[in-house]
Amino acid sequence: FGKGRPGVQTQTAEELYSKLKEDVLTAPRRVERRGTLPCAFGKGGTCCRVCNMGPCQVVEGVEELKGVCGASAATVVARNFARMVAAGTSAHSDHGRHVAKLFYEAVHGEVPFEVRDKRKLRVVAQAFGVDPNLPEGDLLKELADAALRIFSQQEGEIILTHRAPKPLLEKWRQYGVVPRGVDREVVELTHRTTIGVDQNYKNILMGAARCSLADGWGGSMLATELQDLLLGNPQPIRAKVNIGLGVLRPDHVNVAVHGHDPLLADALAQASYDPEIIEEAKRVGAKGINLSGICCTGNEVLMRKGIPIAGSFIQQEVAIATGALEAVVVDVQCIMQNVVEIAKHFHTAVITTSPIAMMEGATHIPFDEKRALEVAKEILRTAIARFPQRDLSKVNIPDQSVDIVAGFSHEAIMYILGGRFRASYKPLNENIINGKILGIAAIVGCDQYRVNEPIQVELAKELIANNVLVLATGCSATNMAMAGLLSPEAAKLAGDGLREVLEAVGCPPVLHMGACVDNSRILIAATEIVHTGGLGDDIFQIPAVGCAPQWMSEKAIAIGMYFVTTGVQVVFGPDFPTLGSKTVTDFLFYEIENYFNGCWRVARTANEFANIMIDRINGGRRALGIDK
Ligand code: NFS
Repeated sequence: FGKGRPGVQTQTAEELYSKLKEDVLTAPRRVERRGTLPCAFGKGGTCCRVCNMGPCQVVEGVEELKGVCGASAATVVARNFARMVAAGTSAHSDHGRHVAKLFYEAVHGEVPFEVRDKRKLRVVAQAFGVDPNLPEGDLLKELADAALRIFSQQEGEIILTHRAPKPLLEKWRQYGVVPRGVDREVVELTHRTTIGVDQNYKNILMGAARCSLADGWGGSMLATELQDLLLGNPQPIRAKVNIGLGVLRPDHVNVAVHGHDPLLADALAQASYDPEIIEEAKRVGAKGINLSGICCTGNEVLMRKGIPIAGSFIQQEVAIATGALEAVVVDVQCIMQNVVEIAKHFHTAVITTSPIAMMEGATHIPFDEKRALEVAKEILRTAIARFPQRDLSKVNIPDQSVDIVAGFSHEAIMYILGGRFRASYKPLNENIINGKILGIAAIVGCDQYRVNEPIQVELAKELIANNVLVLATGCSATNMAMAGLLSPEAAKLAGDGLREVLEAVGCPPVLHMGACVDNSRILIAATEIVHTGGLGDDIFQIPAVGCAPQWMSEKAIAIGMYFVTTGVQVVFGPDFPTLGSKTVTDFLFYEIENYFNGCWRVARTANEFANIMIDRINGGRRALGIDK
């Protein structure tokens, strides 16, 4: 067990890691054994490796230490940052494209499906520029075409950006950052950051802003909306989290779904109830199949089906170290290569399913939506075959799991706060205006092995004690769930005003809104709050703020950038990838506010985060004249 923090339930993780022999290199041990800190040039964004004359390690303000081509630190840092935005956008959007293609196949009868929520169907159709009054068959086909166009469109504006409040859209138009098409923005940003193209750091960063909008108001939003139509719109649902009994079951074949794609996991859930499969599990001595989730695939099936979550990004190794997992089924994104290494010490099968995400040492069972249930059964059979190999002397399922309520889609929040018959954000707006709720904070993003404090959890506690309602997505939501903050009982930790509001509706103080692509739900909720009235006519005026205190993925940078471009202040930590250039950092932290009214900040401790965020919320209240 190394110095890297293995999880919120440190006791649990420490115990599980201790079962692994010293020579098994886990991520925390790798952090420890590397011994050194990450390279300062790489960390601050000043290592340029876009051509073969380098890599050039540049230093701002030192002429001799520009790149061989003369690239300044500002250019190099802006380029590296922009490339993170492009990569993050491509990850969310390629996921979205997968969903859009499935939606197309579904409406053309190639895959069985039915849209259950007709009201949402009409709302989504309208958002995609499709006449909501068309007969359902035509509407679905036009919607499927419009969805695919978001990727291939070369000119014009991604239609989902038109959902934003008018003044915001006008601002985007004024500065030329309305995205044209997802593929075009990602390709263009990758092009302009190659050797010898864009050398104006501001221009590069405005390109990054445009690309990020293709993520938040494009690919990510599309993924969320179409998944809701295909798989159901999340509603509040009780569930369990943690690597513990209740999530993992000693007498079942345990299968963890890990990655980001909910389509396969949904099929696995269906297959796990299949009498034939249950029978096969019984034949090897198990009582049935038990699914649990890791990372955002976990969040997706938690939100819609109440399937428990075993862990966030940093618990993927320890989940296997329980010795009780027959299979980890992975799709795409955030799957550590080390998972296969850890699995070698147990009977656990690592099963890859995507043609673009294979792993050496894993079993590959390609997922095909057209044979979804069949493939799902094949995967479960592979897991069942492992059950007799489970070594009971290695099994160690800790005793705790935590009860939570998840499933807060933006529609669900409207119903809960406004009542089923007048679903609206009006009561929320009123409670912000009257000061019972000071403001709203989104705590999103990853967790990682180089952060030694549970910043997210401490921060959430401090915010809710100050009457700030917290929204959460991704691994951040999982960590706060493990700390007990997603149960209605946690309302007792809230300040008097917030507590009164929460207890009246039986709501937890931290609302789990889904996976990372579902940060788009926050954009839609913010837009609704603006349209509801009383808190200004643009998103930047809402007393709201965002943060990703333990971020690690490029995807988090894309998300941060689209929130900033949407007018929100976001605080990242414990470090930031542009700190090697004061020029670029000053632009992203201060000057960008003159364009979009949002900006970046960096913080290191929960207390620093809380101070910056509460200050921002109070500033917003003052500007609206609702501070007392
Ligand atoms: Ni988001 Fe979700 Fe987790 Fe980070 Fe990875 S799983 S998409 S990137 S680590 S929050």
